[in-house]
Amino acid sequence: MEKTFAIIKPDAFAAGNAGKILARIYEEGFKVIGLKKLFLSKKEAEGFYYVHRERPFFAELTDFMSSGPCIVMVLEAEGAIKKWRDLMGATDPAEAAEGTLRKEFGTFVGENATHGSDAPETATFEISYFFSGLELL
Ligand code: 3AN
Repeated sequence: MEKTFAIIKPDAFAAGNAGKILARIYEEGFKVIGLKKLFLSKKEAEGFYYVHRERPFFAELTDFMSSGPCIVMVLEAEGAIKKWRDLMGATDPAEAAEGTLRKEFGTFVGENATHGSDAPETATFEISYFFSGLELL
């Protein structure tokens, strides 16, 4: 079993889509190992997206991620990292396939409803950024 880290981002939370996204997560066979609602500070968002600090959209991205509450989760499944990225769809909702979460709930590349780790090392960092071992029992 593999674990991945996922976020229901502030746009999807504010639009009232968190319940629908969670329903999809369960329907697709993920186990929800950890889950909490957070309202990230700008500094916390910057720490999370540190790898993107040189990208031109870093300020926009961290402003958005600290603009309202979100839900952070640890999901478990066979091949969870790829499985969750497949369910999310392409980064840009305009390019995301039918039936994916970003197609259904995303607005544009900067506000795309969900986040998912892109590799095992990233998942390890991202899970430990938000959850202690005790929260994942
Ligand atoms: P993904 O989340 O699909 O792995 P990345 O790693 O390319 O995508 O980008 C990280 C986050 O930065 C994305 N979730 C997206 O919200 C945001 N982002 C990517 N490209 C842009 C852009 N051109 N303008 C604004 N935000 C962007």
